[in-house]
Amino acid sequence: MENRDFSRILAETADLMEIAGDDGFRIRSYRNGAATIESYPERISDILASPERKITDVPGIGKGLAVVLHEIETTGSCERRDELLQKFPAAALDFLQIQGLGPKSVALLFEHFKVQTIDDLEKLCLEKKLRELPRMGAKLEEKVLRGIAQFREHKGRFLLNVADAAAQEIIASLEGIEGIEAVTTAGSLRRGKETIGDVDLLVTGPAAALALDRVASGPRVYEVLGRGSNKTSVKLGREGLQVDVRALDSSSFGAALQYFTGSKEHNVALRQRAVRMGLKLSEYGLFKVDAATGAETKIAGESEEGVYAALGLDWIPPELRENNGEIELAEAHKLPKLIRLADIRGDLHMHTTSSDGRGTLEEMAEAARALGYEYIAITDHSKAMAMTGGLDEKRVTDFARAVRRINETGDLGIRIFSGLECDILKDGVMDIAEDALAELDIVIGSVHSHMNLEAAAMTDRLLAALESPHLTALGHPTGRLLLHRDPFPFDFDVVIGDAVSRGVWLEINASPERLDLSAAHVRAARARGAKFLIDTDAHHPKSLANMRYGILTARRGGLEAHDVVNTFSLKHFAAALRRHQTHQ
Ligand code: DGT
Ligand code: CA
Ligand code: CA
Ligand code: ZN
Repeated sequence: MENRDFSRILAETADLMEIAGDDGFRIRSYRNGAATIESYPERISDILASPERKITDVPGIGKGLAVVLHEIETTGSCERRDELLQKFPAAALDFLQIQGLGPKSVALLFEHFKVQTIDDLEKLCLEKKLRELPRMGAKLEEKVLRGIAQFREHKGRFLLNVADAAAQEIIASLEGIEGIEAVTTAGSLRRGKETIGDVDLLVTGPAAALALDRVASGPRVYEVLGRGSNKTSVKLGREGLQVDVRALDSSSFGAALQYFTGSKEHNVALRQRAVRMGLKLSEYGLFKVDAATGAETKIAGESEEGVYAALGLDWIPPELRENNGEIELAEAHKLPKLIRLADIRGDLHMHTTSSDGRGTLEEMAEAARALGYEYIAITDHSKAMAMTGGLDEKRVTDFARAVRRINETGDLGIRIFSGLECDILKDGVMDIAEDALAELDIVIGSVHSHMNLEAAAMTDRLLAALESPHLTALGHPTGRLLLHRDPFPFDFDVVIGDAVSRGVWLEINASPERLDLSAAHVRAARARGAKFLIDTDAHHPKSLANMRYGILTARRGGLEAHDVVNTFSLKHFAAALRRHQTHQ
């Protein structure tokens, strides 16, 4: 059992307890336990197994949860969870994923209509029967139908970091085996897509078949779906992330890597190009076809570069392979020089123990220094986020002064910018008075509440926020939570146009739950002249490492280093901030 398994099972149990109407205090203790364990630096399994350790020494784990954790360790579940899974339909947890349905409504549906499946629920909505229940009406029926469509779209997909972690674990388990020359990711994971259907891995070398055995008997394998002579497919854990591993001959490794990286659309376009050139492209190589005899001669396939070159193209970075015009650019030698992780010199959005972060300012600074950064901005929440302990005007002012003193001493070995993630209130007013915002180096304005406004009202709200003279950037501009909540509706072009004209930057929030802006939005905003910051919104020192997911999204959006302000040197960046401030 890994920490994430404990965490997920506790969270699921809490969900089921909500449907059952259990005691709120108990539910909260499960949720808090889940959150603690998810980011706990040690393995919970190890602590449970150690005779010298007490699990109740982990903050937030009381006697009750300690019993539950022991149950989970031995049975993979716990008593309350099993009871509730008996009582409710098998798909109970799915129902909570439907936007518009809370646990109380779900309980009512189970009780009143005896629904078992999401299909049953869909039928109820289509037959306009949901409205028979108190406080449910035609509007909710429509909302639930939209929620069901989204649910089906999301089901079976995984966040990028989840898939990435699984892939890295397998890759690490194969490295060092004699006779394995290369293990590499392919598919949507290599393209850095924001969510992943399944993980594709490629192995080459004389011992590649052995690698397939290793994968099939891996510690997290829940089920072996298939085992052929050159491919094995497994399901990991109960979440069921599928991993396809293919063993390949090194003479065609490049062609196979190209083929299995996709996307399908990119591959189709590439194959058509090959045909026009009298060639044939497959996962085995690029072949010249003799028009008279039909005989095939291999002209490329060992390396990906070789395949692209033989097709008259520059090598195309995987993140761009979506058939969005990248082939034309590669032909004209005009591909962008995409931003790289190494270009990043600072992280500009992070939380500390002053609001809901779990590291102190010093700990965050230390972690950032370890990543080689020259500067960071500390951006805790503002007071509207009361449950996070958000800052009011006085604390904002005090914080800005404290940061000035810290920078004077230079003790932290990294430049700190004083910042704030300031809530944009329902009417577009900033949560903190302008004279307090004026004390700060950086103000990121974010929407965290009233996300269900109509598009026109949301557009007005964002435009009103952009009028704040101290706003530096829009944080997670569309509010989406991947696999969970769609972007809130607003007029993207109008808002971005206004941000660009005011010199307000746009965030690419690198948190793998968000990746907001999306690659498509980045592309559209760049075309309008926007400048971006890529930041992690870290609530823990470890989460600063999420920067790479933001970089993947930026690369998919076609960004170069100069489009992103936190690639600037400290001097250049500080000057950009000053320019921004004197514009006001
Ligand atoms: P996913 O797994 O849904 O996140 O997306 P992908 O792109 O990883 O898709 P997957 O795993 O079905 O296939 C991996 C790659 O293999 C895909 O990107 C391109 C290639 N591929 C798979 N099936 C086909 C096909 O029918 N035609 C072509 N041209 N390529 C394919
Ligand atoms: Ca895949
Ligand atoms: Ca696959
Ligand atoms: Zn936020």
